[in-house]
Amino acid sequence: MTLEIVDYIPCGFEYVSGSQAWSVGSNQATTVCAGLLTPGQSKTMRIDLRVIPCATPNAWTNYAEVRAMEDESGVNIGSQDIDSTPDNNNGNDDGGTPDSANDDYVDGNGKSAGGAPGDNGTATDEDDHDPELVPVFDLALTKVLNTAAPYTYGQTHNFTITVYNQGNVTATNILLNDYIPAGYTFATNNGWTGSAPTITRTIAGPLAPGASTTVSLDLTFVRIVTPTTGKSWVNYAEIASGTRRSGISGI
Ligand SMILES: [Ca+2]
Ligand SMILES: [Ca+2]
Ligand SMILES: [Ca+2]
Ligand SMILES: [Ca+2]
Repeated sequence: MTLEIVDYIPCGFEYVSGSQAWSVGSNQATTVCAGLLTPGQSKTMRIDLRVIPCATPNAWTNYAEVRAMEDESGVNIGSQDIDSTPDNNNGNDDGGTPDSANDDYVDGNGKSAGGAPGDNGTATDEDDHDPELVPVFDLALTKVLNTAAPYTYGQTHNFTITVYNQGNVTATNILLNDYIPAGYTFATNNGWTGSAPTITRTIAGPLAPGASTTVSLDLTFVRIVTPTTGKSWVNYAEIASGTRRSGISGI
């Protein structure tokens, strides 16, 4: 009797280990559930995955599925499962939406009519396949000077700051700091407040996963008597804090 399980490893994870041997191929790991699985019984297997960067949507949604099943005589009985079809195809299973009603649901009938992969239904959910979404909160920032050279003292320089949501969690209340060097002066503009050397601006959001947003900042370019190489007119911005939509703070 062989019962095989497949874990579909998305690009946001890499395989580490497990509670038993996993055979790791490209984007899939398979394992054999040892021994008999008798009526009414359940068994637990563990797979350890490490979170890694990936820009692809659903990078951190991890699915597992029953890949194959045999009876005690070694006969393939996958087609006899009355409400699901074991295989190693992650795209053909009704239901399977993370954090929906059919996540962790095992009483659906994936062979009944009306369901579709990725829907929220429980009645038509395929019960040998289930997702788990690992929330990753990841913001990034870039800053560019828009004003073209040559520069003259007293001139207004305009910067664009872009904040990217590279995770899979919606971000709100993103607090930006801008660190004003000696070679610039600041007067309140474009939602920026405070005074040198650190001014702040809040992006209310929500900033959805995969989305980016820009803010503008004007500073006045001024002369300083004794410039410091690499510092006097180098202007940094940084994300100070952000909030997941659930209200949890983090970056
Ligand atoms: Ca089933
Ligand atoms: Ca499948
Ligand atoms: Ca399911
Ligand atoms: Ca789940």
